[in-house]
Order: sequence, then C-alpha cells, then structure tokens
Amino acid sequence: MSKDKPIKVGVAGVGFIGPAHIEALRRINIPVVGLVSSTPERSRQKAAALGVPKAYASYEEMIADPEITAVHLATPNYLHYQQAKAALLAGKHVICDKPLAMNSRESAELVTLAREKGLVNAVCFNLRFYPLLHHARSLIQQGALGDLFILQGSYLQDWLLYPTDWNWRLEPELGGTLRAVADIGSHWLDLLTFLTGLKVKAVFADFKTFIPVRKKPSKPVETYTGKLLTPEDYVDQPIYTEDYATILLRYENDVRGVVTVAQVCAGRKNRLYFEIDGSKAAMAFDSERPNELWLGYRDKPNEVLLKDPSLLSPEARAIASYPGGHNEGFPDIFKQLFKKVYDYVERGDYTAPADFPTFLDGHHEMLIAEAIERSAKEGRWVEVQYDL
Ligand code: SOE
Repeated sequence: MSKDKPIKVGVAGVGFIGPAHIEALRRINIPVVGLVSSTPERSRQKAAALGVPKAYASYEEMIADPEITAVHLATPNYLHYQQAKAALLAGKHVICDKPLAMNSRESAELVTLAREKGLVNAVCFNLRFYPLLHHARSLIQQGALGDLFILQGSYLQDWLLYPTDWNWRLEPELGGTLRAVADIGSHWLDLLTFLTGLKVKAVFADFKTFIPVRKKPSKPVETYTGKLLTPEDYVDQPIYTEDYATILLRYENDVRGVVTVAQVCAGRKNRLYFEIDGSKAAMAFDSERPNELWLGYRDKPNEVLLKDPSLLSPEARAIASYPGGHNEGFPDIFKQLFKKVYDYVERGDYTAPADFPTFLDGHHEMLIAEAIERSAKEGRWVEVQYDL
C-alpha cells in the first residue's frame, strides 16, 4: 500500500466495542468511511445510526474498497484470524481486538504475514493507555520499587453472574475454548508485562465453571445487555468455558505472580486490579478508579497519586488529555491507543519499534493462554515457549 495514501478506516463489528472504536477515531480526526455488520440490513441500520457514510453488504466488499487503508476488527473472536488475514492480503493495516486469534498457530501466521506485507498491525490492549499506567511503567523503569518480587491481582466482572446471562463469548465455536482467560485475563497479563518488561515463563492454573448450564436466549444479545432480559424464551445450554481461573505465574528474573480472573463476581463491573511488590516500595491500581495510583512504603506514609499531567512522567503526560481533577476514562484509552497507531502509520517507517501493542504481543498472549489451558487440564506447571 502506498504510504502517501490518506488514512481511511473501515470497521467490522458494531456491537459493544465497534462504536467505541468509531468514536475514538473521530476524536483524533481519523475518517471512518464505512462499516460492516453481521447482515447487509444491520450494516445499513448501524451506518445510519452512527453517521458512517458507507454500509458494506459483506466483509469482502469492505476490504475490496480501494478507499479503505486500515481495518478495525471488533468482531467475535472466531472471525479475527480470517478477517485479519484477508485484510493484510488486501494491503490494509489492521487493528484487531483481543484475543488476536483462536490459537497460536493462527496468531503466529498473522505476525509473519503482517511482517511480510510491511503493514501496521495492532491489538487492542487498551488498558495500557491510562496515563497513570504509563507513569507506573516509568516509575518501575527508574527503579522506584526496587527489585520486583510479586505481581498479583485480578480482573473481575459480574455481567455473567446469573444463569440467564448470555453472550457469544460463552460459545467455544465463537469465542474460543478459553473464555475469562482470553477475554479479560489477556488484558491483565499484557499489562503486567508492559509495566515491568517481564515475560511469563511458566504457569499453573485452576479453572472452574460455576454455572455449568445456562439459559440461552432465542434472540441475539449484545455484550452486557443480557442483564436487561426477562426469563422468557430460553433454552438450556451446557457451558464448557471457564467462569473463573486462578493462575500462578513465574516471570523472568525469578519474579512470582498470581492472578484471578472471573466473570461471576457480584458488584465487580469491570475491575482490573494489580499490586506490584518490590524491595523498596509497592504500587497498586484499580481500573474502576483509573485516575489514582497507590504507592506503598514501609517507613513513611503511603501515597495516592491523583492523575495530574504536571506530576507525570513525559511518556504519561503525552497521553493525558485533560488537566488534574478532570478524569480520563475508558473512551480515552482507545483514543490514545489509536493516536499512537495512526501517528506511526503517518510516520511511514514500519520497521521502527512500535509504541503500541502489536500482533506479536497478541501472539504472546495466545501462547500464554494455551499454556494456561494445558496447565488447568493436566494439573501441573507448564512452560511458555516463545517461538517468535
Ligand atoms: C467483556 O468482558 C469485555 O468487553 C472485554 O471483552 C473487554 O476487552 C474489556 O475491556 C471489558 O469487558
């Protein structure tokens, strides 16, 4: 693809997260010229509702459009591989939601293909882009915590607590054989590696499906909207994906970790929490309070740093849009991620290191996820083999 061609985006998938992509792109002046949904009719409805000029009848039609230079994939997981591959073959840059693929064979192929084609590739590990998390990374790099000992935390949600809660992520053919681990655990694992620079070396996992049979609604349900259904027209559906996982982690440098991910925790709406304990100090973060970073000390009072650009490292200040006391939220992290991606696209040197998560990060998460799945099945430590 010509590097001089103007950036024009096509979006596939407009359920819960596709519209968040569109809104974030508009805020950074990246034109979204078309979208595609599951049927031509739904594409037309969504394009009209979201004010997007073109409604494509099919994904193939979208990637055949010469006007489109970059494709955003906000579709169910099983489509990511085939859609990303087709877009790369058609010469488009690809920004894909996580998990990147259904398995590491697919994700490895996408990494290699994107490299061969010289195209920009990104995975939506958007959590990295809270300004305080870039600041946390700077603190760790400067040695503020000392030698790292423990990376611990959780990612908890409640939107799948009741047997009547339903979503495509529950179906292995659509979401993959891992659910909570791939859907939200991948965010936590990516984030902790981003913050510390440490890779996961080995895992030991315990899984549980607390709700082995769910009531599947006969009509389509979008992510999070299941809470609003009434108990009519349901069919019994056995569930084979995990509601809960606790994973022991061994990182590089002999650092230890543990994370719990679960989607059945009442009151936890979308709570990623971590604590990092080091030889000098500790830090903690809760994504439901993303403008606060806790810093723990033994010999002086603990601190809570409230986001204020004037108090942040240059890397963090660069992704803060608003002054102190004006909160950055979920839509802002997509904006900051996409800003980095499209600045990189515009700079035009695609051999330069990327300052955003790429397909390689997505592939590494697939490798870790597969080790976790094997560990849970076999009840033993499993090493993660990084092949790329
Ligand atoms: C659903 O669990 C979900 O939308 C995830 O798929 C997202 O990645 C996360 O940001 C919020 O929850």
